[in-house]
Amino acid sequence: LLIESSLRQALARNEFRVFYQPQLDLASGRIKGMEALVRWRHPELGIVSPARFIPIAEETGQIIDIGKWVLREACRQAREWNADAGSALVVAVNVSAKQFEHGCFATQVRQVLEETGLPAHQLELEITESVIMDRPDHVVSVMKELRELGVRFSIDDFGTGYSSLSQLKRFPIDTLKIDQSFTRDIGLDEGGTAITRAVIALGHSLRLQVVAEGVETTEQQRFLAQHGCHGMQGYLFSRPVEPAAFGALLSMHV
Ligand code: G
Ligand code: G
Ligand code: MN
Ligand code: NA
Repeated sequence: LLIESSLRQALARNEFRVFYQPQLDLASGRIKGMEALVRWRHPELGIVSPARFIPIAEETGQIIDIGKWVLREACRQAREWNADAGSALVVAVNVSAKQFEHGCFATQVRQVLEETGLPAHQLELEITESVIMDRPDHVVSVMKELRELGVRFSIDDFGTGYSSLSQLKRFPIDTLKIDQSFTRDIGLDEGGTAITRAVIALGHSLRLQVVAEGVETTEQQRFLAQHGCHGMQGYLFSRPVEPAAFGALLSMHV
């Protein structure tokens, strides 16, 4: 209850922060992009995890404004880093079903890209299988509209949802993100290892990029590289960090 009432003021009080987790290209070892992950610095509760407040924000509808703020901040920051470093990092932003359902989502994204000057192909929107299966016809039309601008799409937590492969084929997707539950199983559990290998192979045959999440060990990294996974994210290289720390990482690794 405390969370619900203070969430209403959090945007106006400037309590949200965006952290960034680097995404590495497995072949070159270079940073090719970053995932934006929102944090809430509550005056009394301290840092509140999005796992706690995003579901509430979705229920109350506040996710529309919070999501737009995160999107603008992430695009602004990506544009600034790319200008400073002469790089072309792609920023990945998580999007809720509620944002997609909202009639103006494509317009909002277009506005944010114009305002911030980030090239559309340097923005990747992360959606889950449930976003897609929620209202497939509506979602596919919004995705196609944004895809025409150059915006990229990834499927987050791939393999944990209920989307069918025949459905997925209809959507303009660029990247599959292997869920961290599968990454964790590499070398430990036969089933999980087989799923990871299968998702990478699926990505290759559909000409999609494959990015593994939750990479924590060099064994996992080696396995993924050997099987032709394109990218990785995880504590092995870096946790999600605040912008200043990410800027420092960039100056060493790009
Ligand atoms: O980084 P972390 O443990 O805190 O993220 C927890 C969950 O919150 C993850 O599932 C992540 O996708 C989600 N999340 C983080 N930032 C955002 C955001 O800006 N929008 C949405 N919709 N979800 C987010
Ligand atoms: O649902 P989504 O994939 O967007 O959520 C990403 C979540 O995973 C975030 O909460 C992020 O902080 C967390 N995360 C990122 N890298 C690792 C990792 O290597 N190990 C674990 N356990 N969590 C991670
Ligand atoms: Mn994500
Ligand atoms: Na995920």
